[in-house]
Amino acid sequence: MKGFISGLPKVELHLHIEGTLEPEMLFTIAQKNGVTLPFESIAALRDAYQFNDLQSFLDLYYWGAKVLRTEQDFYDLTFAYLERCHDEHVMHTEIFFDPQSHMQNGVAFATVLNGIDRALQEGKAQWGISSGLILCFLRHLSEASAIETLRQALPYKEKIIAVGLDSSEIGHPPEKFVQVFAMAREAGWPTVAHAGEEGPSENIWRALEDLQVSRIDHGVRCSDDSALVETLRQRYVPLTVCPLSNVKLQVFDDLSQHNIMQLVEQGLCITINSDDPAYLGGYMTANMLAVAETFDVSKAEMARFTERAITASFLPEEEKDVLR
Ligand code: ES4
Ligand code: ZN
Repeated sequence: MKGFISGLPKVELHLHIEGTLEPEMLFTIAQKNGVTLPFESIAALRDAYQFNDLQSFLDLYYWGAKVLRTEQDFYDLTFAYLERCHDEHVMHTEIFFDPQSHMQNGVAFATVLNGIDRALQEGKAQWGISSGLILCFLRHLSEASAIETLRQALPYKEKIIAVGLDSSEIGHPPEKFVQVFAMAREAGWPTVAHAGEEGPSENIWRALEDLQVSRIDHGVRCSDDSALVETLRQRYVPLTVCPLSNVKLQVFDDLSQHNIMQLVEQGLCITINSDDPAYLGGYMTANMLAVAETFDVSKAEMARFTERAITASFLPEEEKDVLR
């Protein structure tokens, strides 16, 4: 199975680029930029990667993102992730970025976008990896801040494939962002939202109905509501599930308790993704292998995760056919 999963072509639809910042690069960039760190060593930083919920992770993740300052930093971060994609046979990846975090740190929107985009072009040229960028609003900030971010993104319309919503789910439900999501759809962007990760299944309904999203990120709490599961099945709404992330953030006690294969059996469009691989347990291969081994999934069934991810991607139909 290990050899099969390693070689299996993969598609990733839920990956935060800031969540690919490995401790080694974090330290190197911090030193270069003169950012002082509250950790003495790479080992001490790694030791801090023990989380009991989403917020305890986000606190460290936003702190880590503070070392990123220059266009080259964003290029290097993204290029290192794409090298990993190449090693792991990821053919296509749709990447979240959080411009508001960086703008709060005094980094311009253009610096972030141009650095990431240049690496994506290089990944396409060197390895043929296709990609798309998804601008995420931070849900712990105001809708006014999201609207201002959307305004700044408009000149880069062609470099962004969709708009999403991430950060602290509890206390910041989807309906807080109805207006900005309407504006994003008006501008021609499809939308996605993190919902039902550690927040209630009602957030999945609100993302579908109030934000009119095309995909749900995580969505695992849908199992609490059988009518919702039936709706997700009928509409074949993709869920971008992140198994190792869910265990690290204690959404499930351990992988054997995860509902991913139950949701597959119920006929939902379930994909496997890595979320924040530098912090939360591993990249695509590690996530797929953990699922295969924990649930004794056949090779044919594992290949269907890639097939569903192709279908669920924002690629044009003719490019999906090339991947199939
Ligand atoms: C995130 Cl795992 C997760 N959930 C919500 N927001 C996020 N941002 C980065 N990782
Ligand atoms: Zn996520």
